[in-house]
Amino acid sequence: MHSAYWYSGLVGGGLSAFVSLVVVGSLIVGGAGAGSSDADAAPAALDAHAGDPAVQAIEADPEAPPYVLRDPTAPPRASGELHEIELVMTERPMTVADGFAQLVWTFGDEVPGPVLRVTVGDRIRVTLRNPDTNTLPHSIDFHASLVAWNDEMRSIEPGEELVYEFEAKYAGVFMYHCGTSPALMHIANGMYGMIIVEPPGGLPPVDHEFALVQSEWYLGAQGATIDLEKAASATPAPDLVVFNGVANQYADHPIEVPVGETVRVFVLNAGPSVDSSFHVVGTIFHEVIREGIHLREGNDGNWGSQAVDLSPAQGAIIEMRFDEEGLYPIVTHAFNFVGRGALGLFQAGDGDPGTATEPGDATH
Ligand SMILES: [Cu+2]
Repeated sequence: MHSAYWYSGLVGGGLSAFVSLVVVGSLIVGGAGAGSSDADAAPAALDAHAGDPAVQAIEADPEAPPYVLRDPTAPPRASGELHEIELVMTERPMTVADGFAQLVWTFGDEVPGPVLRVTVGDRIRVTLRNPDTNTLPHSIDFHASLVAWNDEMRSIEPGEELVYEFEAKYAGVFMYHCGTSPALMHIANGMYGMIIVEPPGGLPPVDHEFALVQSEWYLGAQGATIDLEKAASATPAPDLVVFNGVANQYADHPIEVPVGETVRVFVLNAGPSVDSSFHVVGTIFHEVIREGIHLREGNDGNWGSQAVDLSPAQGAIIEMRFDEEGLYPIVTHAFNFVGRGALGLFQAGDGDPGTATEPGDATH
């Protein structure tokens, strides 16, 4: 399959050899469905800090459970004007890449936390619970809110709860996260998520909607929390950069879309520290709303967008179409991270360009 060679070029290079193996391996054995439990493809160790004697390489654990695939489908916009949401914060093990498990902290028992989706003018009443089985205080900071930091965003101890209520006054793709000190640790250990606030009346309907949160893992020892010292470096070198919490999950399990239909992706860069240049190989974004700035399809000049720059805690709504059958890699175009887990695939049609009906397609 010629695309395997093409693929190794996409993610290749010495720093990313292990991910090349994972991706190329999964393509060779058939793409979707291969991957997460494929022990042969698991890396031996992560080398983001190779050469730094102060940083111990984390060895892969062949016994690590397979990761749990996160459904990338965006939820529908919540109906009604008052949304009562319970968010339970948990501390639990999670496999973040093949062979690598960490003790993560979560909102709603998942990393990223659940995608919330409301409309400008709605009230959101979140009951935040810190179960007494947890070991640490936690908190929440909704970037979609206008509230005092020392009130709603205060930390609560295990066994406590608080109500965080706000009106969603501005539209956007906003981050929420734990702000308990050190906030870097709590974010880097999994406590972040996306809240979409649509403008009054909602966004125009499209054919397919997905939500992707980019974030970094600075791996600690197997089964332990992330390594705060690594995360706190002034030149952060994440072991993994991922979409929706798990390295390469949508390369192992491509996101299937029909040819020619409009795909909307809500994208958030949760960081905590590295910029994203969100790009989908083989397409051009015809509609982008990034931090309130709107590129519209059909504009004078027919301007398009190739990559959307998102610093930590920035979000965007991005629309695209896939003109030909085949595979369209999802990356951050900061390419040193593509080999560290920041890789997914849209599969348009059956993914095989050989079946394309347009003249010339099969030669690509
Ligand atoms: Cu926390």
